[in-house]
Amino acid sequence: MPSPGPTAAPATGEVPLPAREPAPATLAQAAERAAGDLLTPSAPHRLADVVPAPAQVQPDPTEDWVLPAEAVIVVTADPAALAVATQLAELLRPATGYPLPVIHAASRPLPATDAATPPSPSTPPASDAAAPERVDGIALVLDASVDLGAEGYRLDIARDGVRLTAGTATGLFHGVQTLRHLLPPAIESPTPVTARWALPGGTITDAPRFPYRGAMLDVARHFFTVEDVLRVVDHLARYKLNHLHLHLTDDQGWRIAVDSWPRLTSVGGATEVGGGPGGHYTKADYRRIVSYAAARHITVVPEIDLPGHTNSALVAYPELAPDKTAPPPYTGTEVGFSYVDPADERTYDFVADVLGEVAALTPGPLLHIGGDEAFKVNGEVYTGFVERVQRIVADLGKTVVGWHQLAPAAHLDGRVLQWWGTNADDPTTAEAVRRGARLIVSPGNHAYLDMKYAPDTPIGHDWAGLIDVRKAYDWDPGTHVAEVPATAVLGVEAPLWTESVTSLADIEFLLLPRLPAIAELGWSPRATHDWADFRERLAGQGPRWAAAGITFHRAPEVPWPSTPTIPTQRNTPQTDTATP
Ligand code: TNX
Repeated sequence: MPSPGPTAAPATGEVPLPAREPAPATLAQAAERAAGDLLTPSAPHRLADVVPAPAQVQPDPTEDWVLPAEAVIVVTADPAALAVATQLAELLRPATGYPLPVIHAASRPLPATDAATPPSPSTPPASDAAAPERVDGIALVLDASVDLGAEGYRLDIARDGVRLTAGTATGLFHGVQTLRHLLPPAIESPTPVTARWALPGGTITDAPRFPYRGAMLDVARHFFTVEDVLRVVDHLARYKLNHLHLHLTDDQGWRIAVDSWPRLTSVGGATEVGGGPGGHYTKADYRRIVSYAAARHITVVPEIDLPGHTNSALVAYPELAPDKTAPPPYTGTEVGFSYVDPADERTYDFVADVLGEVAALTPGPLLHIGGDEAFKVNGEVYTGFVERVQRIVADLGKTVVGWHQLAPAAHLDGRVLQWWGTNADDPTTAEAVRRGARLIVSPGNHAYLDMKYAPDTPIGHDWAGLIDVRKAYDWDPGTHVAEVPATAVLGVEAPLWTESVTSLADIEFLLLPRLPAIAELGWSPRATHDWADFRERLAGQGPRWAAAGITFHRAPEVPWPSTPTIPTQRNTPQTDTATP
């Protein structure tokens, strides 16, 4: 029986109690409701509220759908598709608390009451050709005959459920990220939330503009644990990025185990900027990163920076140094002073051994050889060195990538240059592209995530200028570098150098919200480019990061949803947990 409110006259005829302030439990419930409205709004999102913007969106509000507690996830019989379906279930279960069994299409129909006991994922399919019928749930359809490209997908949301179709498991995976964005932000909660899990009706047909969409993490200036790197991989996956470039070696530390040159890590790995203990990845660590990324359809691109940025290697092996003397370990932030001896054959043995071992650990096709800021190796000595190293990479069956300083070296089939300049006009790079090089664009003044947002934001540099969210968003990778046609642009990458970055919270603060801006430039058709629209969609990501416990910068140019109004007895100071 409901209890009477505090002012209701009791039936006994006693004098009514004066109105009191609400009990703490009532306040807590009200606060939860108010926060809940923000995180789980009762109306579904707009179908277009996705980052990066999808290629085609056809909303149909008459087809809105609410995920029921007994929903099932049905998937075509294919191990890679099944893996994506399982990832979807794992994404949705914590917040919804629903069982969301994953079942093979061929094992349909399932009585609704069986939903709580998921069949084993190894349930054999009755027929490989079987496609999921409409289910009261989510169907993932892998269909090699659909024309959506290597990464595209189609998402149909209707009153009778969701159907996600793609020609590849990668397409399904990207479609799952879109589905995730369309659910209320509370879907990111690690614990169950009572909510109406509404999805907007309609159809999204989507595929990327560029095949290469990446971010770089410098684990050399400061070392980051495997767990930190895996979390960065999660951030990439959320925004449909498909390459993680790891800057594994630099003056301040060597981070990848090389069996044939063990002192690289035991000596060269024991330092970092500022004098901390450094660290390195064992081969097992590195394999773990590679396979975690692969499961999220992300390819790891390892970088061994040569011939400069090699002080840590010279400390470990003085025979590689031009004067055959070990330099002191370096923990500062200057660049351009160190190099391996290009005149000594032993250097090429070293390069072949290191690249050989790294290539053997790396299933992806790309091997990055750095090449930047080798200020003391000039002219023909530099190009001669690069040309030999390019051939070593090709002989390992890999495609060479290097910073755009590689441009004057001879062309080699397939080679990729990474543009990091700030003036976008470099005849040498344009000429290398005319000779056949493809370009990854990472303009220092737009895509460098180690640049500060504003003069007063903590962490970062400003040598390439300040990069607020709009500056990160308002440029076009397809036309950015003079005389380089969009057809030669492989894609875009946002590098995060870590001279000033010492923790995962620092990484996230610099990544978010600029990484989604770069991701959108790489994924979305240029016709969707619109700052006013982007900042609104980006704002919708804030409550998701908050719900997931992810640090981000509350950039003032983004209209983040206001903190819910919670009826409190006293004014509680607002703490901004989003900035470190
Ligand atoms: C330039 S960009 C570098 C890095 C620094 C970075 C700092 C590039 C290829 N080289 O060595 O860490 O600036 O922003």
